[in-house]
Amino acid sequence: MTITITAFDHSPDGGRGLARDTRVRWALEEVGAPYEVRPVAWAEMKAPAHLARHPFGQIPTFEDGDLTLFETGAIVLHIADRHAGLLPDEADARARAIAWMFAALNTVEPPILEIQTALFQEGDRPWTRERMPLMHERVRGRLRQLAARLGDADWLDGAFSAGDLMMASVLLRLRGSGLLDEFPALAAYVARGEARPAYRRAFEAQRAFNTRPPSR
Ligand code: GTB
Repeated sequence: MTITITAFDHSPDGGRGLARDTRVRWALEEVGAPYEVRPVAWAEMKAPAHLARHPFGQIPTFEDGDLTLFETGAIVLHIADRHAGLLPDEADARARAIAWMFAALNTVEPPILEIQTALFQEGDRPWTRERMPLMHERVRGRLRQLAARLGDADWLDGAFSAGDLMMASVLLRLRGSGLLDEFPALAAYVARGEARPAYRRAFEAQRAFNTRPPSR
């Protein structure tokens, strides 16, 4: 049974890899699991067929036989659990890698999302400009703490894991803001993630997908 994920029919970012199917593609490439991609048009996202896969009408989703999953944290954890290569075998190291996945999604991503929501959904509101320095400072606070923990290591806890995959995916969303460049060790950490052959394959696959001609 081939794994099927869903992705935007054409991502609004035009293939810059910012939509969350990229992190799922990356995990699948890391473990060498073949997959297919089912495009979901905007008009289909909140329709019953897609809501049956994803209660909030979002992408990505993951289907493997009878199992359907939503939420990238759950999807990447499932992939890492079922295949070798993304989680250490030793129980404590495995638990720590999973903790880094949660840290990426629950502690680092929310203040980054706050900036993006403000820019893309509230950009015309008078308070957005005023709040921006505050929101940037919140992200800086997290990046400072993360950089302190990373130190001069290549990855967050020993070998590359699903924790690094998720953290690098979250930090990638800062590209263009200038914030990541204020922390050269984190910028280098993200660059190490992007240099992984599995990430390159995932990025190229989503780029090709999002730049294909629209279907009639
Ligand atoms: N917590 C969920 C997860 O991790 O799976 C969040 C899923 C999510 O936000 N999905 C977005 C979505 O489906 C796409 S990734 N949005 C449509 C909706 O909510 O109706 C977020 C995203 C979208 C577009 C860009 N971009 O073009 O730059 C970047 C990121």
